[in-house]
Amino acid sequence: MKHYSGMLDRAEQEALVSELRLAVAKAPLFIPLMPRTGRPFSVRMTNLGSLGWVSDRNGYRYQGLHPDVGTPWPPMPQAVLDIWSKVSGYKQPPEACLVNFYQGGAKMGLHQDKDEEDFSAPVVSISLGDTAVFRFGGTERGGKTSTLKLASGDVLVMGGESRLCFHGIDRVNVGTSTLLKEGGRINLTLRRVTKPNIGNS
Ligand code: MD3
Ligand code: FE
Repeated sequence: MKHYSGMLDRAEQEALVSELRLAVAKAPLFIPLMPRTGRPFSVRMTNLGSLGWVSDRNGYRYQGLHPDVGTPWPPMPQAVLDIWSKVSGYKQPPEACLVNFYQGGAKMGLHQDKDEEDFSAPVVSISLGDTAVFRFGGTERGGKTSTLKLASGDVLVMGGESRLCFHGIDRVNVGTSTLLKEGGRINLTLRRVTKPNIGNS
């Protein structure tokens, strides 16, 4: 795991938020539901790129179309692709950029990211807006955990051993950033999804 504190300056953060506002106008935030129970997540989501992560009563999966509007996900901003190139150490570009929007007490329980076919690629996360308390542990549920604050402009790279660690967001500290006029936090999570094509790199 690598934490790049303050990788994006204020102007870069503002430019990225402007691009995200345009994308969300085309691919609206949706409220994912837990598989089986149908319980709603407290985080709202959308996606950018060729594949997007969705969750509903039928399960978790990646798909090419927005679940509500039925159109392809908007493209990833170039700034996002540039961050992946700088920090991922992976030759191919990300296929999915999950946009998580935290507002009004939203949090995310401890989980592993296991819905991808390719675990050799890292997951890259970009934080914007209010500071979050990120919790992470080992690869077994119930082990020891630690916390790390993720502030606006921070980039986190989860590769190697850390790729399959349990992690979540305990809380978002309201009023810790002026980036988003209405407050809250945006997290962008960049991922490779499909099987690596061995020998083609
Ligand atoms: C550690 N998102 O979308 S980002 C998720 O802030 C997710 O919205 C959180 O967990 C958020 O799945 C945490 C940091 C992060 C992202 C992916 C990881 C940490 C990770 C994948 C593996 C291990
Ligand atoms: Fe996750």
